[in-house]
Amino acid sequence: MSLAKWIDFQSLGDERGSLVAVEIGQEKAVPFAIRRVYYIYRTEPGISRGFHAHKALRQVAIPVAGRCRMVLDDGFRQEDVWLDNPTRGLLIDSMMWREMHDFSKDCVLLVLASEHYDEGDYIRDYEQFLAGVR
Ligand code: T46
Repeated sequence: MSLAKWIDFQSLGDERGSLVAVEIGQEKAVPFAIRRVYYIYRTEPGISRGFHAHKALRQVAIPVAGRCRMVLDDGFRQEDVWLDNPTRGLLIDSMMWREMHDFSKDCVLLVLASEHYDEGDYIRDYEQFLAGVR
């Protein structure tokens, strides 16, 4: 089974352009109450980000512009996915190591998070992460 769980949003486009509405509590929508929103943008060429897991946090990442490559790792296997569709969000569960690479210059990655920011929820050491999942 794939590590990547996608949420497909409906594109409500018309002749003026496109619009996506993100709702919680609906079927095929974000499966948690959103407590925080942040976005990553203007990542310089060649820069990678992430390199951590979260103990409890769940997130949905939506590339509202451009693209980047996400590496997901559950401690047993790794999977590479491209985030390049603004109508598709990637659900990143807790205890999933993630890395982000190959950001396009125009990439804006919108992230919906289930909890407020808490540095204590991060596992930034890969060996510690493995010890937690194996
Ligand atoms: C994740 C990936 C996808 C805050 O003060 N509040 C926040 O809500 C966030 C997300 C970050 N920060 C601070 C912490 C650092 O000093 O902003 C700085 C950059 O954060 P970080 O180095 O953790 O960024 P990334 O891109 O490596 O990771 C981020 C999220 O932190 C993380 O939860 O899953 O994006």
